[in-house]
Amino acid sequence: MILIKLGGSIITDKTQYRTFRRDTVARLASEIAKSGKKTVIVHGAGSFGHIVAKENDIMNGYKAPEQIPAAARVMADTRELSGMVVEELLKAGIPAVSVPPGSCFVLDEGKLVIDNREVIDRLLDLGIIPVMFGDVCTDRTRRFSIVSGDQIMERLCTMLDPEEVVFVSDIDGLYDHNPKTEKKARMYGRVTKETLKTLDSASDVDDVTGGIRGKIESMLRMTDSKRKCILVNGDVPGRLLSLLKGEIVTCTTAEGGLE
Ligand code: IP8
Repeated sequence: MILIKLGGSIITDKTQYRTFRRDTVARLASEIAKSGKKTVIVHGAGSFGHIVAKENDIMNGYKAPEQIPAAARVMADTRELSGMVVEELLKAGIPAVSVPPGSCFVLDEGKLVIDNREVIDRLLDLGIIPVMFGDVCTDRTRRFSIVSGDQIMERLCTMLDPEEVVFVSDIDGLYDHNPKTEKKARMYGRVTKETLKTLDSASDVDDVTGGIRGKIESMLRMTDSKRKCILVNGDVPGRLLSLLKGEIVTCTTAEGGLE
């Protein structure tokens, strides 16, 4: 089984509130279907989650009653997005169902706690693909918080032991510096724990998702001696399908584990 995350930037326009990239999602769904590979799918929240969540500081938990309608709004929006993703998967012939983490799991200090995995196991046993996504979840300590699609990926990776992990994004791979602002930016074809030692402090400039070091570490955590974790550009038609078929494509491959 291959664990795939469709990033928020590929399935939505991150700059426009609630803008779904239907044609792209339909194409990616058909590439996944054509590959014939068994998959489990996670997706990001994109502009259906981040904009309202940021405006209302949902991430850091409950502080004021005004946040409650905003938290509910984000949960409604991410469910709507997930419904649209699932619709495209179904149209492509993939039996999928949206499993909102906020409805069946809980966080503690922002960390996803899956005490009961029975629903996921039973769906997989039926041949129905559970589709989970970045969401607002209740939190035992913070009352509510956000679970990101990446965090769900790590949790599902430990739980389901996939053969391979694939992140579908809108960039060709991971770069050592921001390719949009720095000419010296170089794309990595392969990253290992050794790569972390070569990062200079300029590559470490923090962004909302923890910078390049955080991204490499997170990818490496999902690898081991056998399992690779790959970042591929889903905006290039056919690239995901080629990757899933085992062909050589432009991408970044993390391998070898973090320990
Ligand atoms: O798009 C964030 O998940 P991500 C979830 O995977 C929300 O980072 C609700 C902002």
